Amino acid sequence: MRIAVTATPSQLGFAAILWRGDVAGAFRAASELGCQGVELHLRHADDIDLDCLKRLMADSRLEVPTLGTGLAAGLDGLTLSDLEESIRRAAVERVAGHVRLAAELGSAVIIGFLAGRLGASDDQQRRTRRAWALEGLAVLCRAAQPLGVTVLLEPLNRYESDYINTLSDAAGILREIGAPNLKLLADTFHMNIEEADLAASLRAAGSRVGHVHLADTNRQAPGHGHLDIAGVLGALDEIGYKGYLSFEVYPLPNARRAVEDGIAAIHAATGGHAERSQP
Ligand code: LER
Ligand code: MN
Repeated sequence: MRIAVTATPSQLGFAAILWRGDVAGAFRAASELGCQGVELHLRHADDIDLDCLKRLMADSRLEVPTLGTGLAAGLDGLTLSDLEESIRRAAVERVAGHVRLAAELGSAVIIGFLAGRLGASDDQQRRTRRAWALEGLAVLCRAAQPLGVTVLLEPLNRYESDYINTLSDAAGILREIGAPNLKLLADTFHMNIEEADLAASLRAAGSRVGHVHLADTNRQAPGHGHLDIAGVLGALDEIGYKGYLSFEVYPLPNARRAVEDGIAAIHAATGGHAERSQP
């Protein structure tokens, strides 16, 4: 399995991102700790200098497998389901920037929080807002396709999304949109809240799983909660998943220790044979 740490250039307070405001530090630590990638969460694609980032990647021989877009929703209120057309359009334009950057870096682009909410309004309005979100997603997939960029749709727990909570919800949207470059992101923190059986859900999602956020039940590093890590990794092995396990977790007790503990927990769960699944 390949491991990615998470980082953002944004100076945030407490968030489930390991390195905040110190992307270079994330690359240094990830390399020293034997990881293979750094997942970057960007409010705006211009928040990072491309030449500088490419140098960090080359010097550390690390990949940037994924670009997160949730900060554009969390900090700027941009979502694909907003009632205001101008905001929906701004959300698509913002993420189109992430898609162009992803093409330069060989990354996939995550749509989670940015898919927005439908609100507690009447059913007709919920249907309309869902259709708007799916249209925005489809536009982004079409823009990403010729650039060779994969878009990852991430189900979130009920406190963060009111319409895409399970892998099955998201798989339904994949079918509706029918874009070959749209895949699923399975986040074990959200899955622990929403899925009846994590391993069964992963098996059902099968080859549609394009990326994994591996967090324990309390959103700390794997091993800090009560997630059945062996069960999750076993199911990923069964479906032939060869992608990244990205530590989208709180930096507790600190970022380095979280990564060390997470890797140790993976090794313990796989009997030290995690290398087995390397592509
Ligand atoms: C993003 O990957 C995620 O998991 C969401 O909870 C964002 O807040
Ligand atoms: Mn996530």
